[in-house]
Amino acid sequence: MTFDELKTHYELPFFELLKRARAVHEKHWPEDEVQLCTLLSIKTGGCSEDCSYCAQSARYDSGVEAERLMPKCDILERARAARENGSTRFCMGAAWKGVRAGSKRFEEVLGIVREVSALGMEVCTTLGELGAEEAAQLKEAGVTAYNHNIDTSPEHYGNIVTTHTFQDRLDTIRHVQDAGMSVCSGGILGLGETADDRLRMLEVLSNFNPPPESVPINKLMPMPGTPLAGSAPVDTFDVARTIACARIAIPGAKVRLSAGRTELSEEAQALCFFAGANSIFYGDKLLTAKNPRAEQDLRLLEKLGMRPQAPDRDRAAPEAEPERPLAPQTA
Ligand code: SAM
Ligand code: DTB
Ligand code: SF4
Repeated sequence: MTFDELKTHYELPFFELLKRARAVHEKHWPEDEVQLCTLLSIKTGGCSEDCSYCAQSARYDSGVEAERLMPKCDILERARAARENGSTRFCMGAAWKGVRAGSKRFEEVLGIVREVSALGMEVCTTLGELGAEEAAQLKEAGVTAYNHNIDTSPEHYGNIVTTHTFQDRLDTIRHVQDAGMSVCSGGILGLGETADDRLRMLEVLSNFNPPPESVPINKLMPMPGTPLAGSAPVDTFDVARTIACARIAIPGAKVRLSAGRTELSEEAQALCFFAGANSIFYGDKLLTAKNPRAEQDLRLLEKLGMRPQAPDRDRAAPEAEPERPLAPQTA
């Protein structure tokens, strides 16, 4: 979708935008279902990158201590518990700049993925930058989706991160797609961006070929010690508008109402589901930050007459359209 089309939608009267997003949602996602994903930080803190929103960067005094890679048996225990609790996707995050084929830690991660994959849930990882070889090995080990957010517009990215570029993010996403994994890519609201930045981000995401399989929309959780610690909260209507635009621009994607739900009332979350969100992180903790309690989420879904989504492991990564350029496009 073009920037101008997105902007036309974003600026509609609120209820008109919701009406249009809802129509797209009902066509593509007729079941009242929400995907439940469990997140686990398998390697926390001490990251070399300077993402100014992140508590795990070693550059900021956020109070998050650098830890080592979690032992495989502990990760498997958490994955089994997630499956028991009804999660259909298990997403493992590591605070690394990236991974390198042949390194000890990457071999360890591959071993972990193989065993988690055998549990039958969708397996997602988010480990930072990947080359073609690393992507192929992760796919081979059983990763079904790779999370790598573009986070904001190409124009604003350099104000938020200086240790890697927007193009680096796109390159990794290309490698993920080439290896046949689904792409999970979205962003954060509340980084001091303009509405146009949000729409540029959605423009870039919607022009991926194939489009992302899931799109996390995070609301900044200001982390003490980070440069964005004192940021003003994003208005809930702006969150809902962005979700509605994501639903319209990328109709087949799961749009995940991600970080920041602890600061959204149940009514605000319901508004976001109505606008097109159909996935959440489920469980008391995100990576380092809090998330609503699982029972509270199940109660909310029940109140809304929505059901947890069935596993979708066999759903192939979206296919590329042959006549469009393959590389993720920035313009
Ligand atoms: N290191 C990997 C990377 O950068 O892709 C994976 C982990 S990173 C923490 C994953 C995503 O979490 C970021 O791209 C960002 O969208 C989100 N995130 C991190 N800190 C956040 C915060 N304080 N508030 C909201 N979202 C946040
Ligand atoms: C995503 O878009 N959000 C998740 C996941 N992908 C890896 C991470 C949210 C992190 C929130 C802050 C924290 O827990 O430190
Ligand atoms: Fe590191 Fe990822 Fe945090 Fe950036 S967002 S500092 S790459 S863990």
